[in-house]
Amino acid sequence: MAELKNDRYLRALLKQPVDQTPVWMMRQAGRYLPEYRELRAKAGDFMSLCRDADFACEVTLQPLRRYDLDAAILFSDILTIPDAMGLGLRFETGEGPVFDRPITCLRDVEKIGIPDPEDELGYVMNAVRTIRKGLNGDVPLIGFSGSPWTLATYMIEGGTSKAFTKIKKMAFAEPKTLHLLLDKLADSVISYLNAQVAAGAQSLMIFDTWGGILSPRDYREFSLRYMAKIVDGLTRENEGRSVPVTLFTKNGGQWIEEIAATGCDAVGLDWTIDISDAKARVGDKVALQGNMDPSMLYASPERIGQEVQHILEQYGHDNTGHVFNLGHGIHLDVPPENAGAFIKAVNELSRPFHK
Ligand code: 1CP
Repeated sequence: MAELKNDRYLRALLKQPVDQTPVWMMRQAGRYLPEYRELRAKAGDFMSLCRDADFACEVTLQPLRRYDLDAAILFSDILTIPDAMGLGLRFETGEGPVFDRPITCLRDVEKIGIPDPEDELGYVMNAVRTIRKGLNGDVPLIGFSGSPWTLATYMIEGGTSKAFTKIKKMAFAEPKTLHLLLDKLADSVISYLNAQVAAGAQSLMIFDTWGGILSPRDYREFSLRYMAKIVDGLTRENEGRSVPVTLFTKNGGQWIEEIAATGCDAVGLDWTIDISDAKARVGDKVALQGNMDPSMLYASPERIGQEVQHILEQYGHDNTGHVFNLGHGIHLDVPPENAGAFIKAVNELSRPFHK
């Protein structure tokens, strides 16, 4: 078993006792950090950062040099899979991701193959291997992917969307076409995440950013079902250790029992649910990750500390099962010192909860 100096994050996900509540931040590497902006300018653009293993490693490590974080997350993006499927990904400044060849019909879906993770996506696996070396066993590395539903929204809408009319039109007018796409995406995600584990990822997270725009019935049919298929297909042990899996549906608070029933190890929460309610509902079945509103990082260090204390109290004096995080990604105009105040507050204020 490779040595791991700090395994608090893995232990909490597996509901083993910890000395303090582990913490990391969604999107902890990125544009709120000046050192990230500098390296991105040097690389030219975002995908060039992702495609170069040394750049990706450096950017992954940047937040860990500033803060006492309990996990690193692979620097990459959920849209690497649709890009590898040939949709032509571009990142337009100020506009977010754009696909040159979005999916419009059954023929488009039929043409899509399952990308080979060591070929078209080999650059991601190289990044994972390089980051593992760079981390030197300090903290575990999280690998990740988007959920099939969330990936499909970008592939069908052609980029970011507000109303999601194109994918909903396909869901309700041509459900078979969408199911074929979601099934291919689920198979692609399974092979992609298992390759990340083989390359060195020690935990996995699935981001279902847009599952929460669906009705409960449609969420089960178009999102949850495919995440459950993925959970069933994942490698759950490597290097003599469990590889915990976290599922995060933004705005998915009403479905946490069903998410927990997929067999995942942890459920990610956004800030629209009280973590005490979530805990009462899922019991011992899964660990919970979350759930401070990322906009709280605009507040003073005192106010941030109060909010951290409040969430810790809500989770209660339980020795394990909570990974502190933001309820969604950190905003790009947050002062880095405020992120520091947040991490410090979790590290200091959580210790009395683990005596
Ligand atoms: O301009 C830049 O420098 C690029 C900004 C950026 C970054 C830093 C993008 C484009 N992606 C990323 C990295 C990233 N994306 C990570 C790794 C870094 C980390 O967490 O520290 C991760 C886990 C993601 C995941 C991701 N990408 C999600 C799921 C999580 C979430 O935030 O909801 C989604 C939806 C994306 C799509 C995407 N990629 C980039 C942007 C700006 C977006 C969002 C577009 C939208 O709003 O729809």
